[in-house]
Amino acid sequence: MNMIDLKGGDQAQFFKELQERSSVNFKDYQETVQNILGNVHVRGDEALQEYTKKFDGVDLSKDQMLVTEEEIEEAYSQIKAGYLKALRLAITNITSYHEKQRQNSWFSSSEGIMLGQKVTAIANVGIYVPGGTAAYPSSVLMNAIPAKVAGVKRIAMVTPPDQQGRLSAGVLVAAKELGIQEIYKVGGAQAIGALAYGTETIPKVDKIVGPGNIYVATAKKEVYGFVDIDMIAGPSEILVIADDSANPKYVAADLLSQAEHDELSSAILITDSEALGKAVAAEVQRQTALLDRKEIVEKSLNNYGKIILAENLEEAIALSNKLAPEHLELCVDKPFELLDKIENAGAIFLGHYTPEPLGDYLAGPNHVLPTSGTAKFYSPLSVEDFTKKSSVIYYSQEALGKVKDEVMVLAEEEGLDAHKNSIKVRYE
Ligand code: HSO
Ligand code: ZN
Repeated sequence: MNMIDLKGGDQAQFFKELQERSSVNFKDYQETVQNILGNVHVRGDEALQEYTKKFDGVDLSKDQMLVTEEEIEEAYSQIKAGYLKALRLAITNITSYHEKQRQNSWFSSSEGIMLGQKVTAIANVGIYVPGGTAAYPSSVLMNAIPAKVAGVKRIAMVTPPDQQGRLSAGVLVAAKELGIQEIYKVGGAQAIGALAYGTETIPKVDKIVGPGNIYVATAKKEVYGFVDIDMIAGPSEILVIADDSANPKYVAADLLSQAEHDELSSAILITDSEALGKAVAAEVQRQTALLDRKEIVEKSLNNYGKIILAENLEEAIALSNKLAPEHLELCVDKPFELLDKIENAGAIFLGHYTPEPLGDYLAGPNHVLPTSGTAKFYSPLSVEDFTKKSSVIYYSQEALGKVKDEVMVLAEEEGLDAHKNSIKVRYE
């Protein structure tokens, strides 16, 4: 990991690359994805079966698409000791955090008028879970729990099977613990098509959430408007602001935790202490060598890993606000004093004992966060994302009488006769 001085000349180029790193060209995949979606729309289950055979290498009958109780029982027998206890603690913490986000309907009335806003959960939600090594149970929790807390009636999960037609045991157990009853073995753009349009086996949903590869992301963009979607997640990012009170070993480990996600992940340290910067650089090198995913880590650190020296913590924060990181750690002596100055960040981790992975798994807040600088205008996935609102209006005869002329004047101005008439007929 190399070190740059904030006043050095090479930072502009680095920031540009950083911001653009996830601007993948969706257009390159659009045609392929549109074909798949069109085929699923017209031919339903048959198209799903064909794509599963072609892309996942397994021939599944229609009945085999839906995961059975026996498969779930088998998954429980395969998980490691301690997993269930940890999972249940995560579920408890994430649920209680999201319960605080619940929004109530409100109504206010005066003088024959009642106005309000009625909050209703989205009825049907689809959750995409990637296959292979990215089949993260934690992401099942982070997507499904806010939906459940919002009151979503039906959650359908889709995830690609392996070549034996099997799914990750950890994911199946997580889904079962949350009471998800529909789990389908289908992935890729075809799964998004099935959720958006519905097939004989997979009933249509109203909203699709969850991370996926470029085909899944492109498919989500394509069906957006017909159904709702969550934001399209870019590669993971961590920005650590540290002063000389920080432990270089901890800071390095936290940077590496996000670098291991993806070759495009970014890990940045901004510090006002050159000694700490040097110590972290050495630690990063030492710890990287010990990691299972060191190839990915090395690539992401080479491209998007940086240690930046700042004059002071104010300068560090200004830079961080400009970058709007997905995860921001404040590994400083007095983190609470800085909190107020942070304007743009998906999640903020305070102090020396709040490492980012704590938030990925178990602290309670959601780990689906805005990436690529979008924390300037987007928020973490929340209960609100699984609700929608209806406006509520009531006027008494008397209350309408008081404003009837004004409504008619406004309708006249727009040349809309029938609008005017709907008021007028009531007073003839
Ligand atoms: N840090 C990732 C989420 C995740 N980490 C899942 C581990 N599993 C995205 O912010
Ligand atoms: Zn993570």
